[in-house]
Amino acid sequence: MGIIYYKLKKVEEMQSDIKTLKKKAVEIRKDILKMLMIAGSGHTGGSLSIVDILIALYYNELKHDPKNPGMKDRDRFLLSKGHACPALYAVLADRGYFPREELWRLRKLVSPLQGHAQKGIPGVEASSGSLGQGLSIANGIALAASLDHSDIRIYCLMGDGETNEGQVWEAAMTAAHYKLDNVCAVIDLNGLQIDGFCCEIKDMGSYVNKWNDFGWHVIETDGHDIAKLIEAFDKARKLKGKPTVIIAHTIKGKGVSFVENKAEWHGIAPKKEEYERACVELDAELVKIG
Ligand SMILES: Cc1ncc(C[n+]2csc(CCOP(=O)(O)OP(=O)(O)O)c2C)c(N)n1
Repeated sequence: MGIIYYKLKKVEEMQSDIKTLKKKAVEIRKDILKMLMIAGSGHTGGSLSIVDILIALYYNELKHDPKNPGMKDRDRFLLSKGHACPALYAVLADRGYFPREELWRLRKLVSPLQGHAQKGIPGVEASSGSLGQGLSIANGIALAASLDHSDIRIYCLMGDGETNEGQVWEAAMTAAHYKLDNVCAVIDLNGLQIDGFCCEIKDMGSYVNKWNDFGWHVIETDGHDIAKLIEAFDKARKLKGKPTVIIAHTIKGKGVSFVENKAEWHGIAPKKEEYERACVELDAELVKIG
């Protein structure tokens, strides 16, 4: 199988593809809920909020080859908010990095798919779960790529709560200092973290101003609009001289009414009855997309 790399179409030319991708996002949400329901534990809200971002990356933006996960010139994706790995695993399985059946063994003792992202699983570039480390790893890969005269790009997805970590801002300064324009950070700005609203736990003020002040190009977009996300990644790829951050406005628990915007759904899994109720809503969404 060839390299999965078909970004260069304009969004207007992609309308039918966008519809397919929207449906894909709903199916991925159903897979995430099923994985978590079977596991009986895990992070529901923060997994559901990043699905559309992952779809824009793995189905359009990234240069990658699921049949050759170690391909030398692949773009790199780092899920810094490693607790949201169910979303990453569901997407990797759908792209063919490993069999989909593996998803149903999430968090089982015998499974490689544990509760946080782990290097060694095909498609996972670095272990994460201890928040705040992904951007530093991205910087290291980016600096090495420059030395190698490689044009790969490095993407790092962080949570808004995660950016309370001091290491994030050390890495932000480093990326700006070295003008790492091959680095693209994405903030999943869902407004919630482990046990409440980010602005009540540690208010970060304006994310746009903070990243601007730290010397980054800043793009703000709707983190659930796949077409806009594709445009944002396209724009980020063309911006030079500084690293770029995409501030993606999202809803924690997106797609399931009784999970959306509820801090208590940070680290719990749906029970069977809740899973079934969620599927009814998601199936209705599939009908709506058409
Ligand atoms: C260094 C570190 N401190 C604390 C935690 C515990 N923790 C896990 S998830 C989380 C909240 C993260 O919030 P956010 O990044 O906004 O994730 P989301 O709400 O999108 O799931 C915290 C504090 C951790 N995993 N690592």
